Amino acid sequence: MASAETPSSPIVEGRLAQEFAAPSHVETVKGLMTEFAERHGSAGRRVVLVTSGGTKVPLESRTVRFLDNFSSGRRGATSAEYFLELGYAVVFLHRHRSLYPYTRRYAGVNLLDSLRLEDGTGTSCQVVADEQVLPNIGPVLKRYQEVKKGGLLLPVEFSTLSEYLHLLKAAAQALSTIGSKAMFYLAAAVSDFYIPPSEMPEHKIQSSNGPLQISMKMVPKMLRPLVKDWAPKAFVISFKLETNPSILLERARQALATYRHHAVIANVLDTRRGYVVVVTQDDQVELALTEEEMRQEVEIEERIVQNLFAAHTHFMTQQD
Ligand code: 9Z3
Repeated sequence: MASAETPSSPIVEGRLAQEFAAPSHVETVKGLMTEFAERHGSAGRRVVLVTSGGTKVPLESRTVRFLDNFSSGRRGATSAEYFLELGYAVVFLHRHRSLYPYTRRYAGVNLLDSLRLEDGTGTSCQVVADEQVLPNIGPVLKRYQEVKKGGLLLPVEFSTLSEYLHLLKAAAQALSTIGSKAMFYLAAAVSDFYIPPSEMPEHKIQSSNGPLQISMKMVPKMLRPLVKDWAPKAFVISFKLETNPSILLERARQALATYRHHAVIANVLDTRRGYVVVVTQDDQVELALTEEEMRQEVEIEERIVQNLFAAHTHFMTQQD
């Protein structure tokens, strides 16, 4: 039943159309995502949409200032790699310039510090990668190239909340063409608040007007139409981020009860690299790395993705 807190899909869709400007390339990208899903789906492959990074909410139409959501993109980029290892094709809907699969390992490296010149110093010299600066670069590059050659990774970028919302809807509709083979892994950090166009100043807010007070509206929840209407047969996972651990599981359960999707990965900001809880309708599983595993740089995303792979397999057999 619809309520003020959980609006029905047509209301969400109406607000999306009226209050969030669609990016001009959304139909083109939707076509690419549909072709990607159908190609891999008909080859018997599962397809996952991984969302990653934070959304940006403008405070002015001619934007100088904006509000950002915290996320490095590491969860999404790392998870995308593990999904690829398990045979998924991946649509990677990510914030422009946030971490990216494979290159994420070298994100802190200055390109020019990672290369050496050999055999001369002129324009015809040879450039080689410095393994000290780019550890394990050979195997990582090989895997990246295999993924690229196989057409297994489709990157799609967003920056603003509006772009994210429209591209998410397009992705959901595109992946719905392969039914239960599709998974949604919604790890992006999405703003809950925005300023509608009718209330947004056109020009840069002037500090000469004194202290700034901003009133923001609630962003419509996309999860409801995604689960109910856009991709009703897909396996859908959302993330819940809190800073206060004492409310985390309650909030995760609330989300699951409201949207009736398949799992919520609950995490706390400070401990997210080593501890998450996979919350489902009738269970909750803690995934935790030991201190030794953290030292050895074991990645918790490997455990999350393995857990969801098994759950997705079970889900697909139930749907058939
Ligand atoms: C997450 O909780 C992700 O795990 C993190 C990953 C963003 C914490 P990093 O990118 O961090 O590796 O640095 N994502 C969901 C965050 C979010 O915005 N959730 C909202 C909520 O919890 C909306 S679903 O209410």
